[in-house]
Amino acid sequence: MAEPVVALESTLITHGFAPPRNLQVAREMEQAVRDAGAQPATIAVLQGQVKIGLTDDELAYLAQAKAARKCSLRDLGIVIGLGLDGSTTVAATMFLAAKHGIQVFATGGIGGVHRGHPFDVSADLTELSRTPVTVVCAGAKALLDLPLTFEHLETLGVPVIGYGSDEIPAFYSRSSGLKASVRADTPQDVVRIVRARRALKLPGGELVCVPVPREAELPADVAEAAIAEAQHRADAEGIAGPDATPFMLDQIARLTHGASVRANVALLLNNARVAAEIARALAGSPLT
Ligand code: PSU
Ligand code: MN
Repeated sequence: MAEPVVALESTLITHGFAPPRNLQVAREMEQAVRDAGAQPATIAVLQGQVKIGLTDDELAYLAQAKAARKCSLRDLGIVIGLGLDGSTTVAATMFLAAKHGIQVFATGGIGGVHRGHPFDVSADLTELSRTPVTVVCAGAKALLDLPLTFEHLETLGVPVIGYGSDEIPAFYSRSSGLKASVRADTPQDVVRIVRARRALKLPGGELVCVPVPREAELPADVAEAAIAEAQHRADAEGIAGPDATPFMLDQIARLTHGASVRANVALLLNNARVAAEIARALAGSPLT
């Protein structure tokens, strides 16, 4: 029986949170996976070497590595070829996880289509359309254009599974007003869909969207006001492309006096746990 493993991304360590919180969150996510009975594998590139599962020393190194490049698919060959440090986005993490036989991956929010920049589409979406990994998240990053992002996923044939929810969550808040492709209430429900897709040899993965825990949720209007102001500042300063997310997350944290960071941490730990439960069910060793 395959041991249940959950892949974890590393861009949130280098670009999602500032030190020392980043290392703390990375360690807590790994622990949440272990507590739920699976093995965590944080993925990154260190000095040109692909790492599937970082040691605690490597996690600490990456958390301080100011020069680490945020690696989407296009960047992997660059950091490996040139012997650099790189953290992996959802797209790059999925690609490397699948190559190493890991089927389940937990993150916070996937990339997508940026507001007012409909041609800035994350490679996360194309990777979801071709790599068979189940990605557990809290929806797409709320700073994106959510309707356009999910339209795009529909075109690409990626099912969006609402976990305990009929709706797709909106990252910081539990509701987006957008309907999920289907609702699943247990890991076994998710596994049935995943197995059917693998049996058909459908390309691509599944998105399992878990709403942020209620006690850590940001009211939708508070989140929206902060996002709009952060987008305004990014546009005013001409910040776009891969720099847009790190800049905006930092602005949103300031504008919400840290509440966005608390929500982000809570949803990450919750997603790590749900992913571990799905990995166990997929490996044939469910908790119940
Ligand atoms: N969501 C967050 N913080 C992040 C990211 C997502 O709350 O740092 C990262 C993920 O690694 C995601 C990436 O894959 O941003 C998307 O970046 P881009 O839009 O440049 O593809
Ligand atoms: Mn982007």
